[in-house]
Amino acid sequence: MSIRTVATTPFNDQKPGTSGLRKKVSAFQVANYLENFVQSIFDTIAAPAGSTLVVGGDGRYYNREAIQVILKIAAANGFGKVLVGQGGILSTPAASCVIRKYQTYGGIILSASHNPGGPDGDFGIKYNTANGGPAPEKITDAIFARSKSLEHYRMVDAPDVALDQQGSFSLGGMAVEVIDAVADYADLMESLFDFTAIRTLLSGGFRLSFDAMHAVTGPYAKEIIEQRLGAPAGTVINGVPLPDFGQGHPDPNLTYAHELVEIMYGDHAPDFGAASDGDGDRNMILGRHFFVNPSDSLALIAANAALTPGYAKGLAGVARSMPTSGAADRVAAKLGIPCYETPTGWKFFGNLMDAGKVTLCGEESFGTGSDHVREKDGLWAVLFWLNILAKRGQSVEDIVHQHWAEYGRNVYSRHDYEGLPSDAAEGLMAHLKSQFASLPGRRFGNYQVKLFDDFSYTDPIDGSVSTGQGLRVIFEDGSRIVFRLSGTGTEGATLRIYLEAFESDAARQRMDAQEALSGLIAIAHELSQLKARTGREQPTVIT
Ligand code: VG1
Ligand code: CO
Repeated sequence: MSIRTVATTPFNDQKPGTSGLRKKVSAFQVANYLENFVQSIFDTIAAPAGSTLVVGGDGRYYNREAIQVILKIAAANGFGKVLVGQGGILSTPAASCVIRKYQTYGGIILSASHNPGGPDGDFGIKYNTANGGPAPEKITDAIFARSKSLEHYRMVDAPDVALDQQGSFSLGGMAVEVIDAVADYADLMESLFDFTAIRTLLSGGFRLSFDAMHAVTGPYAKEIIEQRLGAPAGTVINGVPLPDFGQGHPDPNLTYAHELVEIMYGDHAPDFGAASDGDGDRNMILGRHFFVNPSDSLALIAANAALTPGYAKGLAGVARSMPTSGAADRVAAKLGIPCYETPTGWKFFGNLMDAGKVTLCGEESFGTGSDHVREKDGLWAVLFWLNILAKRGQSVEDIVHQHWAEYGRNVYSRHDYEGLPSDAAEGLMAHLKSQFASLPGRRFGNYQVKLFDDFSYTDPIDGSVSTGQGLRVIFEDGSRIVFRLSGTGTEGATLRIYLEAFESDAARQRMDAQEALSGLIAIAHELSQLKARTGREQPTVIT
């Protein structure tokens, strides 16, 4: 085997964001860009010689090329074996499942998740540790530090490995095992949910539509929903993963999953609709003519967990990201279990799950999951809902309304302003921060500001501190406005404004969220000088 040590110059922009390093494909195609980052990962994690790694991605443009590079660098860095999903494909939750099941040292996931793909789209890479979860900040910070001083990377000279057939291959002395990308994950799902009850539901006239958005979950959804659960062929739409996601934006929300939305809001709509994102970790849940807010979905899943075999024994606790609504907190309080509030990003849930403190986790950004893996998991959430529906025999809408009637409704919405000039977005945040001292106590109509801060988090397990995680304006009545800049975009800045108000009055709970939140929306615009600073008044995406 011949190992080449290649001289390189460091890049100064390889700082992982909310979920790994995400850049335009063209940035990753710059000579040595990917190689440098991969070598920085391996230098940082210092895996013992002979360790096993998992590698897979969401199938987007550049996935295959990147995997060949990673395999050759892994072989030159002493790994003994790499498990690769067939065709280079592994959804993010499936990668987490495989890392855990085969107890590997870690894994590399290639994805820019919900960002568009194709030659002009985005690409991404992230490292997951042995627990199957995204590397915590202390590791991503160390990878970034290493990337800024890297002078060499190591790579074997060897032909590419054929990834389309399962089997074992040798690459410069390292074993490459091409594994079934779907089976391990599908088995895990079958162990958690009542497939018999769901099969009975589906054979009794209940209809559903699952939109894989031309992204990674197509093969998983076909195997699980159409094969194992017996839904008719065609239940999974856009089910063939394409390198450019059919030129779509694989983000399962009301704006980008419009094909599904038209089906679910059309005549003869199915009983249940769902979609997932580029890498399969997000989910959107719809009933007939009805949208389930992801924050409510987390709360509902927690409240109904006892209906599923995998969670019938009870929940240790739940966790939600700070901007996620407090709906889950109410369920946790009733169940008498703790509810943790973490910064945005799944990496903050890992320690809590490893320590056995929480079973379920969720984010308002269409992410829900549990300790079955260490990533959020789109299909898992869909199956959880199907299990609940099979057991309760009610419509999605009735289940949500009944939940609000019991717990009250945390009326919630997120407004995204995408593609803002970075300096305008930073100026807006700085303007908000200049009001830290003056805002508390101020009154806006019915709302009086109780607290205004920049959220920081101390991990209860390892004591690590994460600062600057979002500006929170909390009012005396518990309503909130949160301002954050996205950490996953690749162009300009995205401002997210999160709005939440509690409604205990059953007569008012069914109000349209935008209407119910209009007062808070106006305050958010005023406090941030949104129009003057960005020229925008209407969000790009409302969820
Ligand atoms: C967004 C979401 C966050 C999520 C992250 C990764 O981050 O808000 O909740 O964890 O994406 O999801 P940001 O920094 O853009 O707000 V995924 O499906 O892109 O891996
Ligand atoms: Co994703």
